[in-house]
Amino acid sequence: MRFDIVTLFPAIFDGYLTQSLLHKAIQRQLVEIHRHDLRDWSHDPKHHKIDDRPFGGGPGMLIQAPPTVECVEDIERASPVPARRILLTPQGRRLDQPLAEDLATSPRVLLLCGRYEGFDQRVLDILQPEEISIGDFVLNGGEVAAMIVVDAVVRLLPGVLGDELSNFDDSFSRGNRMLEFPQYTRPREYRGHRVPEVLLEGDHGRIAAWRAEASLQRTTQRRSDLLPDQANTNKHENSPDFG
Ligand code: 6GU
Repeated sequence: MRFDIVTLFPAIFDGYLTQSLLHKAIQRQLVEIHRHDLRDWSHDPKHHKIDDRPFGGGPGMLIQAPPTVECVEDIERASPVPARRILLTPQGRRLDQPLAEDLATSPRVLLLCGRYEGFDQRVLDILQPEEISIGDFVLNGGEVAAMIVVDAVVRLLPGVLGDELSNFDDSFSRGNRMLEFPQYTRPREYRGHRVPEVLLEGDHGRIAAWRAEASLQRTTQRRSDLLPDQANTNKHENSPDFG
């Protein structure tokens, strides 16, 4: 899989891409991550400016359409594989595990990271990217959000995790849309806190039942919105006046 990341701050990604799981996945050629400095497409030869003040007034600066559109077109020409274009913005569809799983099936994803007050609307009109948000809060730019997208997707690619099944039981994953059950390792007792007896007895049927129950209980307490029946209840609660 190939990622192309368009950003004004390519160096933000340095540490992240050279450590741990991501570094290994890149070295093993399971994923390619290409960063592109949007300033290289600036029409301003002196200062490499790519932003300007909004027509009509208002605070902040906008990233201009011409360098952004031309940057994306040039990057896409660099490989014949068509790219899924994604713009990171708090106005987008919220990232969740099904979306990460869907992205992991794409051979090529292009991530556009915004800064300042965002992009000139014509970037969206011309490039028609999918818009993705990582949650209901505001970041200083799309870079951290792009890293989160890459992180969530790369660990789903075949061969990236040691054990092919090890992401199947994770919270929100295909095998389990609920929260994970608690896990324990040695010692069996620490400061008076004992490992639940059932996990020490080796009865795999009882262990599976205990884990399913613990997972359900935790999900009920913390995230009842994830429970299958609860989804319908919530829809009701959210629109009581619309019958
Ligand atoms: Cl994708 N970008 C920015 N700037 N803020 C965000 C976000 C993205 N997702 C949540 N907040």
